[in-house]
Amino acid sequence: MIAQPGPRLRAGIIGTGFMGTVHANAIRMSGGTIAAVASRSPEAAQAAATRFGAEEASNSPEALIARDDIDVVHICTPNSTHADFAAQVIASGKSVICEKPLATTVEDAVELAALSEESGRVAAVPFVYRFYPAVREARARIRSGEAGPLWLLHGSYLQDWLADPATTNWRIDPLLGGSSRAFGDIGVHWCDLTEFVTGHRITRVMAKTARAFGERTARRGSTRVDTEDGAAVVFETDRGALGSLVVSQVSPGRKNRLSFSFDGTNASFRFDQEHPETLWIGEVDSTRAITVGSESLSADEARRYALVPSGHPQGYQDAFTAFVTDAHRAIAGDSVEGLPTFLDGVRAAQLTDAVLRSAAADEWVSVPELITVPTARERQR
Ligand code: SOE
Repeated sequence: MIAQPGPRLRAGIIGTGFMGTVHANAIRMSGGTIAAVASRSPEAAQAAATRFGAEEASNSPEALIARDDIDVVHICTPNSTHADFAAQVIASGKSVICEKPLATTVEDAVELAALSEESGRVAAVPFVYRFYPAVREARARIRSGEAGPLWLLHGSYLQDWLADPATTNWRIDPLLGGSSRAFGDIGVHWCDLTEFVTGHRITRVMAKTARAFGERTARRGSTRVDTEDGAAVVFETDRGALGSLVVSQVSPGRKNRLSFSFDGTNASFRFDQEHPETLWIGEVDSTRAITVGSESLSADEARRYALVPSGHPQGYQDAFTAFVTDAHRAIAGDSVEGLPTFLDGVRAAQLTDAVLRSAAADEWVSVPELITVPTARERQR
């Protein structure tokens, strides 16, 4: 099934790095127009506008947000700036797509979710691993009961881009990246995907964090950095399952290896983001690897994201383009199932906070099952 292009929205991008580039590719491939690009550096904005095929560069993020010819702003800046920019975009009456983490504190994330709910605009967060066809196939099969009751949810998310202690990046600086680095950056992807695919909700965690190196040099100079290179998390869910997650950004040879195995009493479902063209289904008397393609999937929701037949692997940028297309469809008024919103951004902040508190206290920490967002009246008290 060839996906239909999205609505022809006009988008603005704040941020010119790796994620800004991925968002720009996705906006163009979904049929949108990049009206403007902004950065704290006008020079960087101008260079990115050329690279991204944008109509122009804005003089500042604020100038971009103030424009009246933009439907949606994509925020792709360092984590510590997300809350302020997202609040400004919502106040301007536009829809917003804000990179995760939505905010570096639960309080800021809840405030943004409340503002977005009140605005009536679309406010999305790119938990893009939901958008692989193999993931949607697993979700549909698990929800149909094919796995039987899920009792064990386990996996890992391993990278090696911080395997050199001299690597500097704003993510290393807790003032720019937040108080959690590895879990807050990629552990939240794994948790979002697990809850999205299985329907389970994590109710409590027991976590430890760790660093591969005693010292790192943050971009601002030789500051001792004590955010984690990795974490090990044991968790329980609202439906009685046990789970375990290992997160690392210092695992040499693992580039972006998000993997899960969701084990039921009838079948297990395994996915590896570095080989997304295969969904592995294990049963006692047979195991099979489904090659993901438009003709091989059983679930409508999976076929919707399969652009080409089996043997033509889709990848990360395709998943990102599917996310942006769905978000832009929602902005255009379509009903879209499975779009990660600011409420999912709050969930990620809650899980990150629980993991850090558990690691510090060396004890189990509960996670709210439901996300409550105060009304405007409650917030005015
Ligand atoms: C860096 O760890 C990073 O770019 C994350 O920030 C993204 O969310 C993840 O999808 C890929 O790795």
